[in-house]
Amino acid sequence: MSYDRVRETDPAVADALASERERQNDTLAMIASENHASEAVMEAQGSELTNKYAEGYPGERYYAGCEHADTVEELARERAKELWGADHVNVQPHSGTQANMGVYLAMLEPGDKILSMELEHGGHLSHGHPANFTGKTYEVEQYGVDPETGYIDYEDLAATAAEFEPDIVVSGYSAYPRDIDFERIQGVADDVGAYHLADIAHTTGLVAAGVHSSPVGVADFVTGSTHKTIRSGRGGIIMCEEEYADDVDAAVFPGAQGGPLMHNIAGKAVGFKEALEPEFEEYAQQVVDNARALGERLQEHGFSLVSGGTDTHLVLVDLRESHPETTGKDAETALEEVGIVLNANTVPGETRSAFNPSGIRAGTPALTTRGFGEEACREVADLISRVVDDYDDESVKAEVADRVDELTDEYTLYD
Ligand code: DSN
Repeated sequence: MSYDRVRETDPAVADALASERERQNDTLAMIASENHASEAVMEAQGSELTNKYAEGYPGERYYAGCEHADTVEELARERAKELWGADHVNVQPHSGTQANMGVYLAMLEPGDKILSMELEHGGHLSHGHPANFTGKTYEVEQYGVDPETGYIDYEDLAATAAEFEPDIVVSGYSAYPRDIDFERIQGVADDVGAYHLADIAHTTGLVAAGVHSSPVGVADFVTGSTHKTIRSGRGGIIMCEEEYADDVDAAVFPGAQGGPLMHNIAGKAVGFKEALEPEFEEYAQQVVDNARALGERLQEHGFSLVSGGTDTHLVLVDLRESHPETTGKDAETALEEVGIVLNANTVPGETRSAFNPSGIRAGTPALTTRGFGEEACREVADLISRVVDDYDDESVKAEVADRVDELTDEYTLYD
C-alpha cells in the first residue's frame, strides 16, 4: 500500500504508517500473538465497509442497506464453521476479550464463579484478573501448572473445581506451550455442573489445521481471536452448539457491542478463505516445527524452557537458571535493539514482577509467514542467545543486527 491519499491529507499519520510497514519488514516479529496478514486481508479491512452500520445479524438488521454486509458476514460465518467444524459461529466480537465477554454475559450473572488459569502461569486478563472487568464482576478462583513439570496440573484443577464449585471453567491460554486435554477439562466441568469455555485465541490457526487438539464439539463454548495463528482480519470469534446460539448472539449484540466492525469481518472472511486452502495446513505444521527447532536450539545454548519444550507456536523461556541477573525486560530491550521483537513474560513461580518478569515468550507464526523454516529458526535461537548472553556488548549487538538485516532482506514481507 502506498498511503498516497493518507499522505495528501495527513502526512504525520502517513509517515507513521509507512514507518510501521518498514518496521515489520525489517524486524523479526516473534511476539507469539502476532502475525502478518496478507495484503488481501488488509485491503478488505480498509474497505468501504468501515462506513456501514449493520446492527443485528445477516437477514435481521436494524438498518437499511445491509445486503453486502450480510454477504460478507455470511461468508465469514460459513467459512469459520468449515474451518473449525462448529455448529454456530458469531464473528462480530471486536476482540478475543469481547468474545469472552459475550460468553460470560450469555451464561453468567454478576457474582457467579469463574475457575481459570493464573495469569503468571499463562492465563489471560479476561479470564478473571482483578484489573479486568471479569475480576470485578465475578468471583474468581485460579489453577496453575505443576511447578516441577510446567504442564497443567489436571488433578489440582479437578480438586480446586470440586471445592470452589465454579459456574464456568476456562481453559486455553496465552503463554502455555503444550497441547491441552480439553476432554479432561470438560470432564472436570461436567463433574461440578459448570460450563467450559475454551479460549483458543493463540491457537485458532493450529486448531483449524489439525496440528493442535480441538475443543470444538468438546467444550460448551470456544472463543478466539482471528488475527493470531489463523492470520485473518483483526477481531474475535465465538463458537458454540446451536442450543446456546441465541443467548450468545444476544450477548454480543445488543448485550456487549453496538454496530459490528464490518470491515474487520470482511478481513476475517478473506483470511478464513486463505486458511481453507491446503497450504494453510503446511503453514501451521511449519509454525510448530519452527517453534520446536527454536526451543531445542535455545536449550542447547543453556536456556531453560517452561515445560521443557513446546507442542505449539511458542516457547516460554525462564531466564532465572541460565541468566539469574538478567530480567525479561533486559532481554526484550536488547533484542529489540537488534531487530528481534518479542516480549518479556511472567513464568510459573514468578519471583519478579509482571512489568519486569523473569521470562521471555517467543513465537514463530510471523516468522513462518515470511518463509522461515527450521534451520533459519535455529539460527534465530543462536542470535537470541548471543544477545542475551552479552546484552551490554555493543559490538555483539551490532553484529547480530547486521545478520537480522540480512535475514529480513532474504525473507521479504510487504512491498
Ligand atoms: N495480547 C495477547 C497476547 O500477547 O497474548 C493476548 O490478548
